[in-house]
Amino acid sequence: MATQAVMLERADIQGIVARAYRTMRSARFWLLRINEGSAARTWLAGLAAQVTDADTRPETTALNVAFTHDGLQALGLSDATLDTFSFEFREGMTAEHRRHILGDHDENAPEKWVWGGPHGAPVHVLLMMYATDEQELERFHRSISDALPAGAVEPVGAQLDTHILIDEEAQCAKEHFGFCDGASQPAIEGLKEAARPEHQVRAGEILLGYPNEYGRLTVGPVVAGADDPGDVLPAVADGGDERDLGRNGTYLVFRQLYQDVKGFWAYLDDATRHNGVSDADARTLLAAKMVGRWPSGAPLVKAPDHDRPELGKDNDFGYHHEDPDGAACPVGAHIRRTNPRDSLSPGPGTKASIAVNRRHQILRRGRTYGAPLADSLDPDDYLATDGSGERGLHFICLNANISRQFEFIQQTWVNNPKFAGLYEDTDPLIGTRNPPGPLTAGTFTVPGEPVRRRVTGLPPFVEVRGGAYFFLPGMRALRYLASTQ
Ligand code: N7H
Repeated sequence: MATQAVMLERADIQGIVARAYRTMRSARFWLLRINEGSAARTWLAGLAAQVTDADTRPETTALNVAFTHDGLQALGLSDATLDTFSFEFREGMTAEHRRHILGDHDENAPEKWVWGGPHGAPVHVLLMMYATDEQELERFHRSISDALPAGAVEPVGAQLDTHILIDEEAQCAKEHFGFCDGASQPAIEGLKEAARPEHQVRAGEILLGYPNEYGRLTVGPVVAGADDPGDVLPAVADGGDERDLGRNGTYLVFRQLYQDVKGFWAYLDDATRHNGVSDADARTLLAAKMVGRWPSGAPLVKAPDHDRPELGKDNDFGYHHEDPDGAACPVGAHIRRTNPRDSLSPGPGTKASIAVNRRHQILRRGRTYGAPLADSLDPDDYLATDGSGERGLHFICLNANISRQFEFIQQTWVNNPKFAGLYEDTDPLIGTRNPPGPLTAGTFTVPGEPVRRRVTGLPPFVEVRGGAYFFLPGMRALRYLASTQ
């Protein structure tokens, strides 16, 4: 397990790294465009004072802020500085090569996105606003909106509202298919200690400027010493003349993912009918097999046959020793693909396997959006509706290396039909059904004795509506971005 040797500079880290602001039930994401750099910097200097850091436990509202590459350019960063950001961040989510990695084609093509696509208005700034309730959020948003310099910084499209789905009985926030979300997160060295080595990551996996799982410093963007005359930024760790713009910051991936809730449950209902009659228990079991957890959050590895709500928050399990063949939790299930824990080569079940897995972790900070298809979150009620309406997940994750973490998960695990010995199965919930090249997808395999079961013809249940790669700066870097360069 990683040691707790690293001291994090919490006051220099934005709060969203340390907490999901779960007590703030209302949240809104606001995309902005910068038309005039100098006025934008003055505005940002005022805003920076309101941004919540990781040392502060906010009471009623919280604010965090991130920038696209175009946004940093519009703020006036020099080309020399911009070139020091990671390649994937500079290219952006919709570059030809990156769409291929992410599987963003056909119905997910960026040309069809509501925001962030090549034909839409450029996105420069992401404001993430949180509050204890809707009234407080409105008031907070209005105060931020009133301070925008008219014409110099303006909103891009509509604000991205969220709608939290609290299940009081399960005591969790659910996503729209009806499952508790948020049970499993990596614990960052210096912030939290995990109960199992699978979940502990070096700080440099999530924060720039700290040692990572390779034992090396995660290098971030820098500025020339001469470009920081006010000494706002810390010196780079290697003792050179440059200043560290990345330290205590990270990269933030945002994907607006629409969920076809009725399509999901209608598919499951059809696949589990007995003599033409719906079987609610079999339907929920198949859904749970696809997720890897029951609606309460209970992991299938520990509750293979029926939901056990008392295990809803349980994250204390691996796969190799407990369930090597996927008899309980199918190897292609969403949580087993997106975090295979101890089942990777080399040496499944060993420290070496876990060490590989720790290089592909993300910290998830998304929020659901749109009203639920039925308030009860009951599949029978979902199926009785016409399924219309816009709802899904504003998927947000933090990682220090977009290509090794988020993109790797998406390409090598989620959208790979040959994942872990399967051959035409992508992630049953979020995977593409039309992988590029000769491979096919659309099957979900449920291992079993004496025969496994394969359900086929899975339609897509999730569609990308927008997205972008952002840089989430540390607090000093934020003040630097606001200073006159
Ligand atoms: Fe996933 N879902 O409803 O089933 N996810 N996810 N996800 N996801 C998880 O463990 C969901 C998406 C991960 O450590 C749970 O917190 C939905 C993307 C990872 O065991 C549930 C969408 C990516 C984990 C869902 C969606 C990931 C995880 C179980 C989109 C990355 C932790 C609750 C609409 C590319 C796995 C929990 C672990 C868990 C759902 C998207 C990744 C219920 C609906 C795009 C790493």
